[in-house]
Formats: sequence, structure tokens, C-alpha cells
Amino acid sequence: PTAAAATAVRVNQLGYLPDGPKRATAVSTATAPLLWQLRTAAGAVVASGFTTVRGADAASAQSTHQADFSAYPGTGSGFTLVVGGLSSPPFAIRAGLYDSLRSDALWFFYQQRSGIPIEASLAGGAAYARPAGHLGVAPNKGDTSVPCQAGVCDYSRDVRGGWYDAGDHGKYVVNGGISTWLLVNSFERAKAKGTDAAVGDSTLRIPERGNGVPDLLDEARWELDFLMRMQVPTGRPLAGTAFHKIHDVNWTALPTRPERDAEVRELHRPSTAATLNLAATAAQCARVYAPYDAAFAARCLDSARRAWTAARANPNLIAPDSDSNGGGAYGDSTVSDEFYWAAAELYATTGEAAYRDAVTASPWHTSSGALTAFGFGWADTAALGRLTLATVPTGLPAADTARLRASVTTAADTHLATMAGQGYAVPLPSTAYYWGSNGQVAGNAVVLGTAYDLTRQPRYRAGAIEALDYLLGRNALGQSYISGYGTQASRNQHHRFWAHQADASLPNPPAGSLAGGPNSGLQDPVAAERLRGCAPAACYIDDIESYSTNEVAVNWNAPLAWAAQFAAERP
Ligand code: 9MR
Repeated sequence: PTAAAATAVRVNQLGYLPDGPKRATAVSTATAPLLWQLRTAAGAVVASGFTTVRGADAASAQSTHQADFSAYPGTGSGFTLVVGGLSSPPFAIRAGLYDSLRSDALWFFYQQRSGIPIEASLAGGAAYARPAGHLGVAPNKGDTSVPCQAGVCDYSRDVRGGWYDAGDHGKYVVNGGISTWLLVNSFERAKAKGTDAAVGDSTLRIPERGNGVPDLLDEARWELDFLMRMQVPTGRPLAGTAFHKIHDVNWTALPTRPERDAEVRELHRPSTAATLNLAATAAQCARVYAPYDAAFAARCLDSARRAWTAARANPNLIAPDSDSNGGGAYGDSTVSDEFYWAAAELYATTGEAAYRDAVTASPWHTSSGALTAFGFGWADTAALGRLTLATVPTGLPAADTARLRASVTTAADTHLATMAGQGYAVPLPSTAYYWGSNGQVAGNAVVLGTAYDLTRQPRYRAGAIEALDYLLGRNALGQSYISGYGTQASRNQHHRFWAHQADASLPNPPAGSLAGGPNSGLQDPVAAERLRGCAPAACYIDDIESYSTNEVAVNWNAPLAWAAQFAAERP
């Protein structure tokens, strides 16, 4: 025992798997190891040991110790970890811990659906039910006949459906693409592993349950149909490209339920990035949906081919960062990575030489930049192509496939090294707490999980699960960023319907909604005012107005769903 005791003990507030890593972080300036004790709900000490002194942690600006109770073989609920005289929040140790998060993280997508009534019986009660959004019932203008912005086109399109991107009412092809890809990839990898029944028919609370098709694919199809509606039709200028996005001319106020949005909606001009997001996800669709719905798979492939051809013919339609009135910009000036991703998906699906040549000619095929310590994202998609080519059997030479697989394990080892260097074992460099950092953490868990799938090396599984520990409370703030999970969980995420903090008659976000997380950029007025001077990993506030730290988004919940599905599997 030393004079300086612990000032906080941070654990995964959901708990730990019996066969998983069990580590916690204590905040303490003590320079000698501290005694830790694992206690049952009744107070009995069932395991004990001494912490490892980790010292200064750059991301949190805290001095930390690590307690490792992985060797404890017992199970139960209401455990606490006592370090230096201070107790953690209670947590469970049990198998099946991630079963509900697996389905809740996917439930988020149903609740974000546009163009369909959200049913009380499926959405978790009357508070979450709402009429269909954006079908043109006054005062709502609807997405069934949406005109273009001035000068973009002289016709209207039916672009109903899909998921709202986040807390706003926009629908964006860039970002819809990566989110859809992650869900469908989680199914494709599960099927290869034989664990797809967990997300099969009648496993989720969605209207399509019982239709004979795996529920996860039903959910992703809701977005795929929308993405294909965003394609410029044959016979029009720029045929085959995809409109970048559709959203309101002006930002709607908070709160505003989707069906009460009275703003004019507009299609924004096609972009190469959006076109390639469509090509990639539609090509993946053609491959993965073929056994369940051959006609839909064929429609996906036709759309993907047309998108690819149109992108090749129009490689410089760059979506600008400035187009952010009424919706997010999703500007992306580098599209070579999207070309690689789309080529990879089209090649993995068709095996055709032209797509193979586009893959092998791409600088991303050999670049180590495809998988970095920072991770992938809506603007950086080469990793998605890399993961597909590393995991889906193709006609690439065996040596090339082996090289791609090695690049995934190398990236996973980089994440493990990052984690080992940090007080909170976060797979994110301490300089990388940007907008949506929790999505990056979850995305890096996807890379770790894929490395485990490829090698069955336990360290990769442990890394993926420890990334979830971070999201569920083992972090600088002792905050679970997933609503409904943990003793101190986010509940006021920025959202126009789940806006209880702004209007007590509205619900909080449903269980399984991931907050964007710490953002050292402090890019909203509440964050700028209340978080001044924060250490990167502490730049977060559970306030509905802090959209730059506390929004939800499809591209963050999608890797969470992937990782939760992975964690729910037996090793
Ligand atoms: O996730 C996006 C982040 O990378 C950008 O820095 C930020 C500002 O452009 O936008 C984020 O995406 C938001 C989008 O623009 C609009 N819908 C909500 C998204 C999540 O906050």
C-alpha cells in the first residue's frame, strides 16, 4: 500500500466473458503497485493481486494502473473490483454477455429507417413508434419525388427509404455505403465461420422477420434499395452515377420527428465517391444475397456494373466540403481508395479480368496505407476492399492473397501495440480523437476480429473484446457510450426524435445506440464551452446539443454491431 490511493476504477460496465480478457484501469498516481480485489455481490474476495503501474497516459492525461483478473474462472453478477480501497461499478462475468448487444446494435438500424412506420411492438414500446418519415404526408415534402438542387438535374426522383444517417434527417450515399458494407460483411464472415444463424431469420425485431431471409440481410436491404434509387437512370446525363446525397435545404430544428419535417428536400449533384460506394455495396450485395434472392442479387450486380462504368467515365466529380447547408457535406477529394474498394467487390463477386486488373493496378493494392493505426472511415475505404480480398476466396494468386492476409494481421498487431501503450487499452492513437472516435475504435475492433478469423490467434480476439471494454466504460470518463448498457451510459445523444433531454414527451435513444465519442476538436458550441482544456479522450459530454461528441450515426453503429456479433460468438 502507498499513500496515493486510486481515485477511480474503470471497468467494462456490462461485464466480462468467462473466456475473455478481464482487465480494468485504476486512476492513481501511486508509483508502486496497488492491491486489487475482485469481490462478489456479497462482498467475498474471490481473487486478488497487484496492479501494474502504467504511469502517465497521453490520451486521458491521467496516471493509470492496470489490474488483470483474466485468470478468475468464476461467473456471476454484481462483481466489483476494489483497487487501492476504491470500488468499481458493478459488473457481470458470464457467457452470452454480448447476445443482446448483438441484436440491439442492429435494432438501431430499424429505428433509423425512413419511409416506413416504426411499430411499437418492434421498436420497444409506444414511445419509440412513429409514422413513416418522408413519404410526403403534409407538412412533410417526402422523398418520393425529390427535385435536384439548381442546375443539377431537371427531373425528380423517388429516393424513399433507407436509414437516416444520424440525428439529422439526411440520407447520404457516402456513409450509407460503408455502413451497409459493414453489416453485410458481418454476415458474410459469420456465414463463412458457420455462425450466421445468430443473425438469421427471426433473430431481430424487424417487420421482415419470418420471411425466410436472414434478418441482418433484410435490414441491410432497406438501405441497399435506397442506394440503388440514388443512381442516375439510363438516358439521363451522368447515367449510372449516384447522387451524393439527399437532405433538407435547411437544417431542421431539434426536436423534429421525421414525418413533421416541413423543409424542402433536394438531391445533390452526383459524385464519383458516391458512385463507387454504390458500386462496392451493390457488388457485395450481388455476392451475398444470391443464395436468398437471385433476382435482387442480379439487380444489385447490374447497378454495380453501371456505377463502376460511370465512375470510370466520370472520375473527377468531387463532392465539396462546402456543401453543408441543411445536411452534412461528406466531402471527399480522394477517390482512388473508393475505386479500389469497388474494384475489389466487383472482382470478388464476378471473378472478371477487367475488375481484377483494376484491383492489381491500384496503388492501394500494395499500399500499407490501406490499413493504418487510425483505421478506416467513410472517406477512407481502401481497407474495406482489402478486408474483402483477404477473406473472400478469389482467383488472385495464392501469394498475393497471403500478402493481403498478412497485411490484416500486421494492422491488427499495430492496434495491439497501440493498446499496450495506453492506460485504457484503446486501439486508437492518442492524437486520433476526432469526430466519431468511437466509430474508429469499433472499426479497429473489426480489423482485430478479422485477424482472429484468419488466424485463430487468441490475442486478436482479446483485442477486439478489449476495444468493447473501452466503449462500455473502461475509459477516461468511466462512461459507457452505448445507451442502455452500463451503470453510467450515454442517454442524451444528439437526435431529432430520441430527444428526451429537449422534450420530455420524447424518448431517450433506444438501447444499443453508440455515441460518437470524444472529439478533441470541440466542434459544437456546447463542447467548446463546457469541455475547454479537455484531454483528448475526455472531450465528451452527454448533452443532446453536443453533436460533435454525442451524435449517433449509422457508420458508428455498424462496426459496433459487427464487433458485438463477433464478441457474442464462441471462440
Ligand atoms: O462523421 C462525420 C465526421 O467525420 C465529420 O467530421 C463531420 C463534419 O463534417 O460530419 C460527421 O457526419 C455527420 C454528417 O455530416 C451529418 N449527419 C450526422 C453525422 C454524424 O455527426
